[in-house]
Amino acid sequence: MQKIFPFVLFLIISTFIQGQKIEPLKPLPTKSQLDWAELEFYLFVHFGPNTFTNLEWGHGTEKAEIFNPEKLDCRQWCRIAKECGAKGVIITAKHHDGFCLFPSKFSNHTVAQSKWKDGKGDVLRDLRNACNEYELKMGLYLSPWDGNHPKYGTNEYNKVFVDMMNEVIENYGPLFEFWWDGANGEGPSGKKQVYDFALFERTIREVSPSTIVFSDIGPDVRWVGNESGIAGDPNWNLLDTAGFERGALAPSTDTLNHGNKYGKNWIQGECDVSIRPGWFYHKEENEKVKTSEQLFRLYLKSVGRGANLLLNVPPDDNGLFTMYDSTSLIGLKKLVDENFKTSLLDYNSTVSVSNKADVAMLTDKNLLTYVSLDKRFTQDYIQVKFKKPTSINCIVLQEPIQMGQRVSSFSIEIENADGSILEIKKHTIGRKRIITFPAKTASVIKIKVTDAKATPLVSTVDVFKIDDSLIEQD
Ligand code: FUL
Repeated sequence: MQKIFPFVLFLIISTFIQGQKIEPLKPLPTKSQLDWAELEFYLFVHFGPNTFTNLEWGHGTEKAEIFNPEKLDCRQWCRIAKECGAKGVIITAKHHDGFCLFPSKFSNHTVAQSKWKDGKGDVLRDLRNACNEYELKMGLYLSPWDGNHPKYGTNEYNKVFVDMMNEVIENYGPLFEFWWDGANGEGPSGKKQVYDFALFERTIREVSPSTIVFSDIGPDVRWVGNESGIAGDPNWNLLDTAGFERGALAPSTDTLNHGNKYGKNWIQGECDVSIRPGWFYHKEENEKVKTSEQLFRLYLKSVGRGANLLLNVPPDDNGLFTMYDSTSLIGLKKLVDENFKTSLLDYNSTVSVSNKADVAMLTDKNLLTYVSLDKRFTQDYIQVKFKKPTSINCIVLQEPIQMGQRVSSFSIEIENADGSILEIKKHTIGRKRIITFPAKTASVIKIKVTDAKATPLVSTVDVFKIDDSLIEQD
């Protein structure tokens, strides 16, 4: 409460400073969801027995002793994560095979039974220390599906899962995100478990209330319906979950991809994607690591559509990120920095909103400040006037999502001095909208909200010329 109070006060004051009382439009993100959205990009680490057996889904019958990453160095992972601009790391504390990367009291299939460091090692401890050193957030994937645990398939297993959740939160927290995978004994002869998700949710809310919980339908963050790193266009941060369940009974992948415009819950999308074809390390995929350019395009289709990007980088069987992966990651950072370094608004233009003079809020890079546009949509528009014709191919817009996601559709008109106009029509803005198009010389840009669920609010307008070769036609 103490932490939330100044934030709420700020919202109230900033609303009044702008001269009118604008009500937030529910559903709204919580403070933790807002903080989470600010992270934008972080790494996923799939690591475990599969790294040594060359499998994607282990059976649970693999011998624990095969896990022996002799050169394991979580500091190397975190150094690279930091250098590529990622804000955190989420690791598979336990994947579907049930092997725990930490010495769990509730399993006999863990690092303690492995050869690695004579059973004295603890990957989560090493990662916790490295995340602290490099100031990265840490999150965990703890698979509910467990191919090894003797209790799996019985009601008692739900208690085992809760015990493990408590154990990892207590020993390795604070955790910024907790991942519940929907898989459940997949395959024709797979043992199924009736998961007590209500109990899991109560537990995590009680022991770690600010941890963001991911599953295909939330409660806090949802799967975007594909594993290729692409959020829907449009992407609503809202989702209806009533009547749905995790896993096979979740909403369609299309709904997860786009969200529901009138959804009753604020559940933002997260784009999980691997830098390689598989989630785990396979030597034969070393040459198939996505290039920096491919990663940049995924950044545009995830972060640039208001979702977060969770990019998987699997360590090899030595326990290290390979140079193939790290080279692409560092290249991604370079591309993001270089392409978004120079705002074309800085010295080159004036930004106005119809008759309102003070529109500094649009360029102050503060998401808490914003301008409001006319409710009838036709009157007001945001205008960028360049001092001299300027070649552009990228416009960034942001809505102040603490006030709800309000804009339903908008258009951008890019006018050239020769009279030609490029018109782009899109649905919804959301937290961040990076719109790219073939380069056009612009004298004036007009951004009009053409429909909204409540008084439209815009907090950021920015314009760039990014490398043409990075632009992809939708
Ligand atoms: C899926 C899993 O089955 C994959 O192995 C991987 O962990 C991916 C992130 O989630 O549901």
